[in-house]
Amino acid sequence: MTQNPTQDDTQTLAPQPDLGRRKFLGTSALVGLSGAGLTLGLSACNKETAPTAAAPAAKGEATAHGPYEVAPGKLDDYYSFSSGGHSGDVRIYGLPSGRQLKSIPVFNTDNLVGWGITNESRAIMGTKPDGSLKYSTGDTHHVHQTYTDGTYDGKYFYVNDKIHSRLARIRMDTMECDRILELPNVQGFHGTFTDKRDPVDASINHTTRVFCGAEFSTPLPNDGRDLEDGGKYRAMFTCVDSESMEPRWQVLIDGNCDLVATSYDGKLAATNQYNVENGVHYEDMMAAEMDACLFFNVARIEAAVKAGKTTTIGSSRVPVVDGTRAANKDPKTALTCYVPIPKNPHGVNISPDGKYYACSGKLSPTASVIEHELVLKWFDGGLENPRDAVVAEPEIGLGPLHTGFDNKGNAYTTLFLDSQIVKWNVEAAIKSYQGDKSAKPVVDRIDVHYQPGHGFTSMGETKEADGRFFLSDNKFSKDRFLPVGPLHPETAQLIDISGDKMKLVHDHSVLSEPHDSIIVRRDIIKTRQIYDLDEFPLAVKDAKESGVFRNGKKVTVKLTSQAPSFSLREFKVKKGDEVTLILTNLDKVEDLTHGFAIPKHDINFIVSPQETKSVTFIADKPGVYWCYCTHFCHALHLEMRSRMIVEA
Ligand code: K7E
Ligand code: CUA
Ligand code: CA
Repeated sequence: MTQNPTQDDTQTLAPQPDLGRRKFLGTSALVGLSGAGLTLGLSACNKETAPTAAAPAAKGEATAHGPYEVAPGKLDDYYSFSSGGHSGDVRIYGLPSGRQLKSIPVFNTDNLVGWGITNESRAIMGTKPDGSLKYSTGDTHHVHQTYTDGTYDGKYFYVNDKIHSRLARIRMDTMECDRILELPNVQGFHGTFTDKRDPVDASINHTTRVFCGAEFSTPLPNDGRDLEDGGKYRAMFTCVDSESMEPRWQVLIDGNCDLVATSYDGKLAATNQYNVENGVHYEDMMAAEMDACLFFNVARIEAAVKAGKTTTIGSSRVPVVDGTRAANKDPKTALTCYVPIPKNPHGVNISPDGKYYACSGKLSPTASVIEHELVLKWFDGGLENPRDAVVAEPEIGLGPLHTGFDNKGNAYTTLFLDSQIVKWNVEAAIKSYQGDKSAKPVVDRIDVHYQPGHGFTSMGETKEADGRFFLSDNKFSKDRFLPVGPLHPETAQLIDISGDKMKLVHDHSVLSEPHDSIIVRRDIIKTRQIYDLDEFPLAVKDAKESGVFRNGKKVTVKLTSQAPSFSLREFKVKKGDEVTLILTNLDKVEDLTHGFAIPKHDINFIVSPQETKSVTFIADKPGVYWCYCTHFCHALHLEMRSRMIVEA
């Protein structure tokens, strides 16, 4: 079932684009015109490359759909775990088909499984003293998995919530969120990345930390002080323990954080900074020619924390170290290193060989290549200027954002304004930077539709990068799909990168509004087929344990499901009772899920085989309520009911 197309049996390749537009909107034009530049980019794309209806590819595009088709009954080679953006969930797709397999509710409430409705999910999401959810909104951007030996181990992945600065963990055996942590004293928690090994203890060759970059600066603590004085606002970088999900430490920095990357040796974490100006308005954030890529020396920070060189902020007990420029002038003791990078960079990604970070210019048409060993050398006092860690800065196109890597030394960067993916060779870029005129960094370009945000390669964020696929998550779909009203779906476009030339394989629609994904080989993922009764403290292990148990006004209803019936055909409670209903699904057959809806009480959730869930509600309306199975389970699914009788 593997798709290994050996030849391009289709079209000719895209001609090199007109470089005039790129030159015209070069760095200097963007300094004053970046807002207009964005608009120009969009409208230009509309005019130049929009295909007509039912034309799968505009002329000049290389497409090759057939060889990649996943035939009926066949399985995909890869999973893609994708953030859902401001829907607050995480989605799982199969690749190369683009079939959507699942939405995992995380920061959102979800009627399908009862996320935000059951007591168990509400405890994970967090509640106010009155029992209502603390937050019901979230904005997921970046999904990153746990590593062992530099590659995915299939244990957990983590995802951020930018709105409320929370980090969630999803266990990959059940693909369910099991922990959510709200970070103290930060706003706009955006980039996140798992570490890949311990910087000091060589025996720890797996993930133990999750790094979190705060994009927005606020007064610290944000309790009403310094409201108007933007110069006093500060951002922090947070390290969370991947097992306990407790914050370990925070670093006070100059400027802001954005995306996050981690080194393969565990020594460094990095974040790109677009607001070294500490501006509170966007024009202020574009004032400087150079922003930075900020590196954190993990071992030194943890030594400083251990030595008590810390403060705390407000009511938080999390130790905070000082990573500002002023406090870190001596490289030999510095906790942080600010490497200057042109013009509001976006995205920082490390190459699979662990040698280089690519940090894209966004408002500069360049990608900066930073050498890992040279940053370490600066921390050792052996490099005069942090900027000397930059070993290449190829001009690659307009609006470069995110970079994925193959296994042959090539980088693939999304160009938001150009609506292209550009393939460039890292070693050629380094040679060119050293003055070798014969070195040509850019090796290929392909149009995408339209305005790509993130792009990522198969296994590309591991040392097992395989160079098969690049997925472009585009921010605008325009005319690519049947019109469905003013709100469009987004486009994800799969590109075969195994040959010299990139080939567009297919489009699939994605519901708004994914940002980042990881593409994971399917053999890494080991999921469970059913749950284990013993994992649920409240489990009703035998239908005979069912019943109504009263303690004053508090009533516990225990019941079980086995297709096509619930263990209680009816149960009686009294008006005003606080009812906790516990349901265990005793069915053991894979895929045999039942649902439980209670009319007029706003309850709906599912229990999969051997799973237990509970809900608590006030039975405040006398009457008869047919609780029914919402999840199709049996020929007698419609008959599968229980009667809740609420006595006046
Ligand atoms: Cu570029 Cu949140 Cu990763 Cu969006 S961020 S694309
Ligand atoms: Cu049980 Cu439908
Ligand atoms: Ca800036």
